Amino acid sequence: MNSFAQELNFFRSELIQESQWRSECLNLIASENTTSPLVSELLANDLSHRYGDYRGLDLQDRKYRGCRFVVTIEEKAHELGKKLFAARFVDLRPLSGHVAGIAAIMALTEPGDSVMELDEGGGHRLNQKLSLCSLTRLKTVHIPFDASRFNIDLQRTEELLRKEKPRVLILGSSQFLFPHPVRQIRETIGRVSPATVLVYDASHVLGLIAVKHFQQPLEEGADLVFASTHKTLGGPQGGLVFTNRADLAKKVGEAIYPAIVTNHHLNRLPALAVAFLEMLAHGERYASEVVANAKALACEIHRRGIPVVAANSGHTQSHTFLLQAAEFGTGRELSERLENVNIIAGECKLPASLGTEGIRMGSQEMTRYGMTRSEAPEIAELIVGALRQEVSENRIKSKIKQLRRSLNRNRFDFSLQECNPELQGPVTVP
Ligand code: DSN
Repeated sequence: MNSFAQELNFFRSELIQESQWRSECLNLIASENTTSPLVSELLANDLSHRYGDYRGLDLQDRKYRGCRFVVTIEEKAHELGKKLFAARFVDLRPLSGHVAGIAAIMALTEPGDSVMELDEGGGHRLNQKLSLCSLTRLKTVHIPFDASRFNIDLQRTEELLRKEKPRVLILGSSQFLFPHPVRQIRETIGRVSPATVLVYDASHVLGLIAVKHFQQPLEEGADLVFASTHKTLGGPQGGLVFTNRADLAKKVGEAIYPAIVTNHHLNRLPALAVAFLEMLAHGERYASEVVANAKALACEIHRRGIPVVAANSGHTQSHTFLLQAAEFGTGRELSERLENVNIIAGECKLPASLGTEGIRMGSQEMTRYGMTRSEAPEIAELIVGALRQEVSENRIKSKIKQLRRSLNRNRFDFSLQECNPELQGPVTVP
C-alpha cells in the first residue's frame, strides 16, 4: 500500500472506531447533541464549495455570482427560523454561538464601555474571553449570582446596573438550570440604565425555547438573542442571532459580515433549515422528554447519595443538571472515572458554597437516542457506582453497552417519521 492510502486508511479507521465507541457510550455532555440522520446527510452538499456573502438585510444582494439556489435556500431557512423563534429578524451566518455573541458585543459597544455577564453560575464569559485580546478595550462586570437558588441575584444586580450602567448585559448560562429573570431585569434597566442593551445567550436552551419548554426571552424583554444551533436544538454546529429590532439586526449583521465572518459555510443552511422543520414537527414532544429525563436522572442520582444542585427546586427545568462532586474527588478525576466506563460527562466549576468541584450532565442526546424516564434508575445506579468506585469498571461498562443497545433511536429519528424513503438519499448529482 502506498503512503497516501495508508494515511487515508488511518483516518477512515479512526473515524469508524470513534463512531463504534460512541455507539457504546452514554453521552451526557450538556453542550452536544446528535443530529437526525437526515440532517447529517444534508450537511454534505455542493454548497460547501461555494461563497455566498451578502451585506445588510437583503438576502438577494450577493457579492458572488452563482448564488441562485443559495438565495432560495437561505430565504427558506430564514422563513423557518423566524417562525420557530417568533422573531422578525434572524441571522444564520455566525459559525458558532460564541461568534454570534462576539458579533453582538462588537456591534453594540464602544471602547471603554462595560459589559455585564455571568461568571459564577456557568457564564460562558464571552466578554472576559474577548478581552484577552489586547485590542479589546471593554470592562467586564460580573452579574451577581445567588448560589442557593442557582439564579441571578436581582437586588445586587440592580445595584451594579445603577453604578456601572453597562452598554450590554448578557443573560444566559452554560449551567442553565432555571429561567433567568428577564422581565425583572428589563424593568430594572428601564429604571436605572435605559441605554443598556439586554442580550440573551440561548445556546444551551435554544431547542427548549423554540417549543416553549423554557422561557421566551424576546417576549419577556430581551433585545437580542444569540445561540449555537447544535445543543438542545439538534442542528448542525453553527450559530445564529434573532431579534425583533431592525436596528439591532442591521448593526449586529454588519459585525457578523464583513467584520467577523465572510464565508458563512453555506452547506450548513439546508441542514439547519431541516433541523428547524424537525423542531416545528416534533420539538414539543422531544423537549418535554428532554426535561423530564434530566429531572428524573438528577433525582435518582441525588437519592443515591451524590448531591445534585438545587434539590429544593427540583434540580432543573432544562436539559442540564449538576453534581456536587467535592466529597468524591475533583471534577476532572470523576469525569475521567466516568469515561473509563463509557459515560461521557464534563467537569465544571460550581460556586464555592456548593463545593467548587462539579460534573455537568445533560439529557438531550440520550433522549434523542430513545432514553425514557424508565431508564433513569438504572443509569443513576451505574453513574453512582462508577463515581463511588463500588462496582468494577468492567461490569459497569458492559451494562452501559447493553443499555445503549436497548435504546430505541426510532423514537426521535425524525427522518423515519417524516419522510418516504425515496425522499432520502444523496443530494449531490454525480
Ligand atoms: N459554553 C461551552 C459549553 O457549555 O460546553 C461551549 O458552548
